[in-house]
Amino acid sequence: MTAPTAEASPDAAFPGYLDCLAEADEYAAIDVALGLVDAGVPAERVLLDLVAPAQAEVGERWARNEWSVAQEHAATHISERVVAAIAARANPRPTRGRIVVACMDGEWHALPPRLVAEVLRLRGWQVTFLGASVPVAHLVSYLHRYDAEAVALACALPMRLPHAHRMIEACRRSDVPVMVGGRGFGVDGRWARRLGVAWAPDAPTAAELVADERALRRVPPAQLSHLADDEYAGLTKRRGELIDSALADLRDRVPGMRDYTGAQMDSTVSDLGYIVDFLAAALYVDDESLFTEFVQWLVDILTSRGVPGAAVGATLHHYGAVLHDFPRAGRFLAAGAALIPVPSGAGRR
Ligand code: B12
Repeated sequence: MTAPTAEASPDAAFPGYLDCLAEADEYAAIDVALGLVDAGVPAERVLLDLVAPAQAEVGERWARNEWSVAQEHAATHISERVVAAIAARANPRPTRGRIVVACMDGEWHALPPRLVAEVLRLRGWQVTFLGASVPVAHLVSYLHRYDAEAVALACALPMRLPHAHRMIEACRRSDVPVMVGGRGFGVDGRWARRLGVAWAPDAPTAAELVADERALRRVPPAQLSHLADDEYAGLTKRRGELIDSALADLRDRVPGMRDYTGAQMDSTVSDLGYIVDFLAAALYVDDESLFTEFVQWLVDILTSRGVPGAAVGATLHHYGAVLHDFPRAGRFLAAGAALIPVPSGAGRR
């Protein structure tokens, strides 16, 4: 391997690379990335120290409403092309067993596990990357058909954790060791521990873990005895009713909703659904912080788009009133509502 030249580093290339994403200049982005590889920077470092942090910055710009969804999509598409170009340039041949990498059903964040898949490939594994949103039955029959040493499941959104758990259990019934990762399991993997599954914070750790079958299998069991209170099951059964009643409540309180465009209405309904889904996931893993982190994120997103955080607070109070016989949900909703800034001159309800 060539030693990298002093100026060839992902850090130094980062601002220029981000400009390429901002300008949707895929040819220049590929030149920057392959330039680093050709200058002796290991392909793994280019993937993890250039492409990955650039994608995180894309997410921040979208969250601050500085970039539109279209700009984010264009940037992500370029990152995918860059990953493909780096993979083609490195082109390692497998010397180890097969690892299947897949996104949970309903999970469209395929690029993070793709980065993990490429790092595993660079380290000699034969990787089958199944991509976004793989239905559980199809994943299981695939695992039966091909002799996988392990399956790596990705989840970027904590609201998908109950589903992730079902998928993990299904893979285990096929006796294939499971490893999970992605920001959906919490920055420190605490929700993976709750579900009783091996977790890796990043691609290099994933590569070490996947080589250690005993570590993959030797995980403490799931801690989900709180599910006996049926709050999670009760909440998910009432999802539609809750969203309808929150929408009716909003219509009463916000007369301006009459003039909402179809798109504004759609995003309001999906935000009301996200609140229920994140609350359900928090109940599933019995962790208030899952819900409060989400509320903080939602308030920031809406505020940067000119929607006052108080709108979220009122909906949390509404859900709290409807779910008066759900004590855990009531606590989580109250903790979320306590984060919401009270508009000046108004008292909290
Ligand atoms: C691109 C993108 C999308 C694209 C994904 C396309 C694709 N091909 O991947 C699309 C447009 C589909 C999308 C949709 C949505 N997105 Co999005 N998305 C992103 C974005 C900007 C980048 C994702 C990425 O590539 N990250 C880079 C990698 C490297 O991430 P990483 O987590 O650091 O990965 C490392 C580790 O976590 C770990 N790891 C990751 N996966 C795995 C898997 C395994 C098995 C292992 C072992 C390890 C591991 O290793 C990686 C490398 O070391 C992120 C921002 C971000 N910070 O990630 C938002 C982000 C994840 N999205 C977000 C949201 C809200 C959404 C939507 C709900 C938006 C909407 N209203 O529709 C939808 C949900 C879609 C769905 N149901 O899945 C939020 C989530 C916030 C939250 N509270 O959870 C984020 C954080 C944006 C933000 N700043 O608010 N998104």
